[in-house]
Amino acid sequence: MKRFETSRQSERHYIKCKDYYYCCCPPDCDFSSFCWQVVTTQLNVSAVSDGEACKAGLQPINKWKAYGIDGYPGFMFIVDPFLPGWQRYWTKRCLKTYPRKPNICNLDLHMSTEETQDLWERSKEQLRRKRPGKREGKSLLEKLRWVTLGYHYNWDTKRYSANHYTAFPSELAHLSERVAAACGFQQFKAEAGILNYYHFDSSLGIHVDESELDHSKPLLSFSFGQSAVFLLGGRRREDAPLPLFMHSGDIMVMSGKSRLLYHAIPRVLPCQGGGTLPGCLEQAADGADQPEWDVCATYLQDSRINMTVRQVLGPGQRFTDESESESLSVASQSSSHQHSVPEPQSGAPEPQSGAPEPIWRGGGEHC
Ligand SMILES: O=C(O)CCC(=O)C(=O)O
Repeated sequence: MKRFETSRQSERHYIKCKDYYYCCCPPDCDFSSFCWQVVTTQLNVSAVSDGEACKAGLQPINKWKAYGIDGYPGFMFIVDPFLPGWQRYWTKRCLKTYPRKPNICNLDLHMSTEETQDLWERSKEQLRRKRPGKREGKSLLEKLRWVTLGYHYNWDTKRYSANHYTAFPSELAHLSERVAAACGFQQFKAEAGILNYYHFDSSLGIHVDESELDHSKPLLSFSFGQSAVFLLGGRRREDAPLPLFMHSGDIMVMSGKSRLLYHAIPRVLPCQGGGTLPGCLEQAADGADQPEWDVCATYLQDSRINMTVRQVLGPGQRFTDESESESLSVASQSSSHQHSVPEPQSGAPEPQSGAPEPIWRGGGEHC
């Protein structure tokens, strides 16, 4: 059994994952009182006015609680900076809007475009009828594992290409560009997104996000719903990771020397506070559609949604493969960025079998 120690004995808390234990702060621990060398991070308060922040659904930047970790320059962790109601807004986008065509999702691997055209419409009644504790067939939305936006990541070639692009959602670009500006990246352009959909039995294997052509731009990650353990590793696969909790509304930024660090999600865990949903999701925005939120709330009771946003090209940069004719077909895509589920469903990859592999030594897969 491998253990990773923290510096203060009294704050030890171990997370078991696939027969391995990772040391973490307790799930209800405030990141600011964390046992590692956490430092407050200076944000660029003047880069985003209060009005602009508000339009993006964010609190004024001077109210954000932003932290870094000693030894991880460029890594930033922002504790839920969303205004009331906005986490619900993004959850609904991720469940209702973004899985729609022309965006691409894991279910496209085995289903027709007509069947995957509108997963929300095909799932909402089933989710509405879902009762806790009752074993029922999964709705299509519950089989969703990933959606790609903008420059669609090709899981086979691990590349982006000019021919594999659809318009990046403007509201998500707006949010991402404001967050990046507050973190000191005023020129950031949101060009590609990978949305990850997790349940309590999903994980994401160790990997580095290096397919983007410009690594001087940050990678942004937004979390909604249930909590997760995030393992932040080093430049080498074998470097011992630092485990962090990510809760609903938290934003993580990997930039500078931390942009190309290995990382993984070994566990999704129930949110803090004992309720089925985190308290920050209780508040509705004015005019919000309650029946639609009820569908999202049922989904989130055992799920976590993560949006990662990336800039792919640097200023003046072009793809070198523009002559290659990659079409939007995903028929041959097999994901190396996959979640495992106990019963393989349409579009979901086969779970790993045999003896449990320590995730930190795993094959770089969503599993
Ligand atoms: O779910 C997360 O928090 C991490 C997602 C991630 O690492 C990725 O999409 O590359």
